[in-house]
Amino acid sequence: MRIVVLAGGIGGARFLRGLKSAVPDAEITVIGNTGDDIHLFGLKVCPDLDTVMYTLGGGIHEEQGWGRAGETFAVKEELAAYGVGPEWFGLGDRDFATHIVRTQMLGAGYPLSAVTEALCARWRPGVRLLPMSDDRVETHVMIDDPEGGEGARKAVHFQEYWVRLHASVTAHAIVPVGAETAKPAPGVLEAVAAADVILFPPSNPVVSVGTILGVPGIREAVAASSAPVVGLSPIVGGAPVRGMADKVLEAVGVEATAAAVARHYGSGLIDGWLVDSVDADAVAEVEEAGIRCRAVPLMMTDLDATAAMAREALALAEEVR
Ligand code: GDP
Ligand code: FO1
Ligand code: CA
Repeated sequence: MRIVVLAGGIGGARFLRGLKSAVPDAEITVIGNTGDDIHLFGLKVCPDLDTVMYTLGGGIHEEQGWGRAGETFAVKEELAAYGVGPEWFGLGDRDFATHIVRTQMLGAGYPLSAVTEALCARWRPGVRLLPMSDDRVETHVMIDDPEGGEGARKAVHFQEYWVRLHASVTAHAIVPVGAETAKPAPGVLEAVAAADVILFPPSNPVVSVGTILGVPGIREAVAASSAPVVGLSPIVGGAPVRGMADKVLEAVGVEATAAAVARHYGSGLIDGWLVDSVDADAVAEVEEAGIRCRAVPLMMTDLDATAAMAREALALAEEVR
């Protein structure tokens, strides 16, 4: 079975671990979000690709969900001693090596997709990990600019909004800079076209899955696919399980409920949607929107629970096929 998954960072990575365990023989292609990517200290950092790679490859800091296990911060401390920031983004020593190798290869002319494949040769994530695009796409967030006078706004990088500001200020708009002219990375459209099933894991619908779908051609390919498309809600009981997805949903005018996220994707894109058991009330509303819906446990508390979610998603895919 060929499965394509459109994944962000932590939610996507943890789901993929369950999916691999549920269907060990499946050929899984992951289309990873690169809108979170940021250039720091002259290095290219790809948080979502790395979170998937480290999680599936056994190098992740389990409790934190991002970054490396057993990390140290000597380089960060030395940079701080020089007064070189940003101090709000915690790059560890082990993680730095990944960004150095990536940046070196990009500088030598390799596209991000080839670089990602090279990094994965070490981590062996057991999936084919493709960036959504080899072209630079950077999510920016429009926020108020207190220094700019009445009604002034400014754009900040997504990581500044998310990590430094903890999404505590109003996001007026989410802007995927560069998306209009970005092309899907080699293999992305081919994988979607050849897929037997397409899954949206419980990833951020706006700044993870939404950004991937915003690369011209990807949304169209998913919508045109004859394979069933099934998503799992990252919103449980009217709130994100983790993080601040409610803030970016508000920015695009979508309520933070499992049903509203399903309607946001729409029946033109997804055929099936899983909501958590606590949201069983949402099933009727989602089905009225023309999307087959089931309520099942959706908390990725351990590998077994996550594998069960993956099996439910594949069962729903069979139902709507
Ligand atoms: P990020 O890039 O690290 O923010 O990760 P993703 O975009 O892949 O996923 C983030 C989303 O995963 C958040 O909106 C969370 O609500 C969701 N999430 C995290 N853990 C769980 C879980 O156990 N169950 C469900 N249903 N969603 C989860
Ligand atoms: N998230 C944080 O909340 N604080 C950090 O200092 C931080 C550093 C970091 C470094 C490398 C990396 O791959 C991820 C990192 N993250 C950090 C997580 C990540 O930037 C965000 O959670 C996601 O991009 C949001 O989707
Ligand atoms: Ca992310």
